[in-house]
Amino acid sequence: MVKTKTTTLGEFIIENQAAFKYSSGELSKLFNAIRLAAKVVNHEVNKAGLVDILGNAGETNIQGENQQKLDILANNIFIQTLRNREIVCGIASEEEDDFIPINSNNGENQNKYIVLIDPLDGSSNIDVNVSVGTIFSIYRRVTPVGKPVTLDDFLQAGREQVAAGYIVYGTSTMLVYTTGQGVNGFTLNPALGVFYLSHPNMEFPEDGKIYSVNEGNYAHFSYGIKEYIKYCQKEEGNRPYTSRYIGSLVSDFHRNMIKGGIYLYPKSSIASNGKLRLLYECNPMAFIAEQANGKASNGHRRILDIKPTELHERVPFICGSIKMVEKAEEFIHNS
Ligand code: AHM
Ligand code: MG
Repeated sequence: MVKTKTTTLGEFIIENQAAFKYSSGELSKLFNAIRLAAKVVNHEVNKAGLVDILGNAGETNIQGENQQKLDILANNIFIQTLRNREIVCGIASEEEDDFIPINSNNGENQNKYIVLIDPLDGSSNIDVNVSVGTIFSIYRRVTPVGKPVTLDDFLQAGREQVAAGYIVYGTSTMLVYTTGQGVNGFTLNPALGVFYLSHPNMEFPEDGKIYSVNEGNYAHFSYGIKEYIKYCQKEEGNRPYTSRYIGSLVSDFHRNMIKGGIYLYPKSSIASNGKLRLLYECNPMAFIAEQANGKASNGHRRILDIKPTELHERVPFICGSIKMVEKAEEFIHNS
């Protein structure tokens, strides 16, 4: 048997540091902090069924939704890890009303990067032992280094991202990320607490057969989306497609990237911009999708070209294998 070289995430970060165009080691340190926080959150998620940690914490986030205890825990773990290591100048989180400026102990923060994070996405799945995820997105600040960050640093178009990734807490825990040079996936060996490169150069198949959408909202969808769903269901040629919807974006995206598929959270008569947040969910997943030869759109234009106007804005999201996304867009345009 041929023994292949094993690469840990730590080794991969160091080996690829030089290839990153702004290489200074700062981004590597930031990844190392995310890697550490991911392991801590993974530990908490895994023991969720064992301790009295389930259920709502009794608070609501800015979108008026119930937060689960693990959401808060994951939020605190990521923020504290990034804050303690003094490697970013600001953080915005889906669970926080406003962005958080990070000041270093000596008062002057010389860091260039900001992080946006959805600490625990798909949290309605926690109580039923179904996969959840963390999504993160990294930008260079646009305001001068050494000054406090402002909203402008966070409201950058997605195409300005320098890195993005997700962690899926599934049957295995995986960390998948891009720095704009393709997408690589690392699987956690829980016994050793080490992520190993398991999925190098991940790519969406050009076409697929899986469509992921909450069909419970069908009656409220636009004519174009209804027609596209009917198209997926019709028995012609290669179809019907198969429907798979976990209700956890990270997991649905991850499966579709490996097998070929499309994820849709379109606008509807009850949610005029859909549900997903541009900054914490759609932009990072769109960056990963494009880096993996996939496509992400709001039905009319590229997600990464949308200029955000507020931290928690929502946007319709259609993402996955390029041919499937283009077909869905065709139905929307023709409706
Ligand atoms: P969350 O950030 O509150 O967990 O919401 C995002 C999640 C996505 O992971 C998932 O795809 C979607 O919401 C499911 O929503 P719905 O239950 O309306 O289908
Ligand atoms: Mg979310």
